[in-house]
Amino acid sequence: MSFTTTLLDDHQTLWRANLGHRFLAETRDGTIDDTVFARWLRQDYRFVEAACPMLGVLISKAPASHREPLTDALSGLYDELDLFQERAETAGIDLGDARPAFTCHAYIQFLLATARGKSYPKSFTVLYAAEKAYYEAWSRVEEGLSPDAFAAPFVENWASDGFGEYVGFLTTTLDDLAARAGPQEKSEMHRLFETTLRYEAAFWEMAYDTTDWPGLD
Ligand code: MP5
Repeated sequence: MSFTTTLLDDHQTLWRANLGHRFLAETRDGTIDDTVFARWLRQDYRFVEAACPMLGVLISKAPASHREPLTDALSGLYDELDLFQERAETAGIDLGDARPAFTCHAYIQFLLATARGKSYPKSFTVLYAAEKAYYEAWSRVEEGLSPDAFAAPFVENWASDGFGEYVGFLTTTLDDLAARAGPQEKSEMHRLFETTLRYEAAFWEMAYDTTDWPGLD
């Protein structure tokens, strides 16, 4: 069994918590509260902004053959930021002053800390987990979504064939990296995958949380 298949197999409960989250079903069905969707949009904008330097650090550690696909992915993040700005403007959502919520802030710090402080295979595992989670999540939203729904451009972005090919590249590359990793390294990659999926579930949940940072309300 490949490393990535084992990862998915070993964390089925977390995977279900992500793909079964009400945020996805409500977005697909068009029943999501506008303020909940806006909270996600403002926070995810901050997340994607932070993913740019994270990918930059990863590229600096990558073998030469990985640099081009990762640079393409980095350039794709700037298209995503444009998409967030366009959607926000359409809905009258102000992105300018969106302070990262507690969960978003923690996830961003985790992303940057792993990219800077951990080995390339370990930080690559975090990238794989986040991108795979979004590809699968938005593919769930796609099934039955009205084509003129406000969320449709986000589905086109993360559930697209192009994004699926990128996730395919991440999958085969992570399997290659794991095949060359020792048992200790592989076990830490496993752990980081799990932590990333925990953050992903927390991120959906954050969209429903109207409280400020813990201790401030
Ligand atoms: C992604 C994202 C996908 N935008 N937000 C979260 C919370 N997880 C994963 O990453 P990207 O960089 O937008 O493709």
